[in-house]
Amino acid sequence: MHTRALLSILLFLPLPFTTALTTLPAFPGAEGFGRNAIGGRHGTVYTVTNLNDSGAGSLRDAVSQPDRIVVFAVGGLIQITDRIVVSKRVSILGQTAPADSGGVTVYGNGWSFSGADDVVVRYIRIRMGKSGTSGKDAITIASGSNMIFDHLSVSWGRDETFSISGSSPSPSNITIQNSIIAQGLQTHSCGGLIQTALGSGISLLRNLYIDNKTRNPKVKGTNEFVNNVVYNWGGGGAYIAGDSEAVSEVNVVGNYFVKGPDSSVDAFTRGNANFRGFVSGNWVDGDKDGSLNGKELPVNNASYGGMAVQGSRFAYPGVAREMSAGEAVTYVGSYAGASLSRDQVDRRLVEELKSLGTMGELISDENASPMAGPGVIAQGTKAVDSDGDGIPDEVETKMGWDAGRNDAMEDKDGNGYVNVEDWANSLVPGTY
Ligand SMILES: *[C@@H]1O[C@H](CO)[C@@H](O)[C@H](O)[C@H]1NC(C)=O
Ligand SMILES: *[C@@H]1O[C@H](CO)[C@@H](O)[C@H](O)[C@H]1NC(C)=O
Ligand SMILES: *[C@@H]1O[C@H](CO)[C@@H](O)[C@H](O)[C@H]1NC(C)=O
Ligand SMILES: CC(=O)N[C@H]1CO[C@H](CO)[C@@H](O)[C@@H]1O
Repeated sequence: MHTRALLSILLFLPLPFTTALTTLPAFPGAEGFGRNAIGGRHGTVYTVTNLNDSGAGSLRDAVSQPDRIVVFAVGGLIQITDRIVVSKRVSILGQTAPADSGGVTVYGNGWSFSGADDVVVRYIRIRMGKSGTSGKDAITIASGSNMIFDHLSVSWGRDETFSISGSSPSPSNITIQNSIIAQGLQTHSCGGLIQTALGSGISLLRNLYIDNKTRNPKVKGTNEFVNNVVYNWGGGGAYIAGDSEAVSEVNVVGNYFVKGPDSSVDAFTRGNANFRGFVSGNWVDGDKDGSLNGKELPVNNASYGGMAVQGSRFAYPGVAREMSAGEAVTYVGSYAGASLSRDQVDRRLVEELKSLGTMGELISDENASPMAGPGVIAQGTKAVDSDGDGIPDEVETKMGWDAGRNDAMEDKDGNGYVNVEDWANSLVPGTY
């Protein structure tokens, strides 16, 4: 159809229909406030071809310019010295690393997505570590909107591990889903601040917060916390309810809090009358006895750390299939993080979760036992890509695309995703 004809039809359509046309999920299974991020869909493909910290073909170079879909011709450990700063409208699709690789781990410092509007990041491990910049997070988002982080494994922050916090203006429309947020390094050891202004929505869905002393997470603003598992929080607390004079409005639904060796304090702390929470189906297993045998928290202000419990749910995006807290433990144990291939770190973390109370520790040095650093990640075999468009020839032939011409950014099947996105989406589950 000609663009002008299409436009004239659109002009006469009722509003909800035109909205539907412009709100393609970032990928099948994208949920929450950040679900409509477009990433680099209107830009070009950049293929990461080496594990160098910088220069042509490196990940740092890939994310340094806006409007890119970043795919990986190699997997492995990318050791970085300086922090990585991501530009606007970038998609980082870690699942495109060769199938016989161990996926992609970035180790040595943290990342900033501040101001990086419209990013999509999937299936990658971001491990900061003690040589990273003092006082910085593994992931920082101080501003920006429309971002989605899916199946990330994030660990070893020196300040926070995954932090979304800022006020001028506040970060908004952001989702972290199906991810592991682990082991903020001592002495700070924080899962993360998730602090926005009221009206700037953040969704935290089906994540595992594990082995952080405190802030698992600490929440302010507009937030939904659904089907997460928090394991082995330390003395600072698990879900910290704002502790703020400003108003927060949150849904906290279907989460499981499982105490581990470092857990002493209650799952919810530091709420007050300004922190309005709709709460439902949250369970706590506090006996550290190796089996999942907790109890559902009674719905009252006191059980929820003094927050003001609300009678009705806030109208936030939510999830397509809400699980019980018990189902969330099973799901997160099997699929959270860069689960296409779990590295030694994630295997250890999930083993701790599955010990249901007996294993787990807060750490100050990722190279010491038991973590023993990020390990060795297989690079895999580079696929043949004759036209250099980022999509292997074998895939192009199978999908009916042209292996002799750069057609990665075309949308051959007209489903709204460009070819390179269709390929990336086909490599991982689109539902859960
Ligand atoms: C990547 O780093 C290696 C080792 O330092 C170097 O030999 C190579 O030229 C670099 N590649 C590029 C594209 O800069
Ligand atoms: C956030 O998303 C809502 C709903 O789609 C939209 O109205 C609002 O403009 C978005 N905010 C920003 C800063 O993009
Ligand atoms: C919960 O807190 C809210 C706001 O402070 C208050 O209106 C309500 O009465 C409290 N409910 C209970 C059961 O204490
Ligand atoms: C504040 C707090 O809870 N600190 C503790 C965190 O966990 C480590 C290791 O278990 C303890 O040494 C800290 O005292």
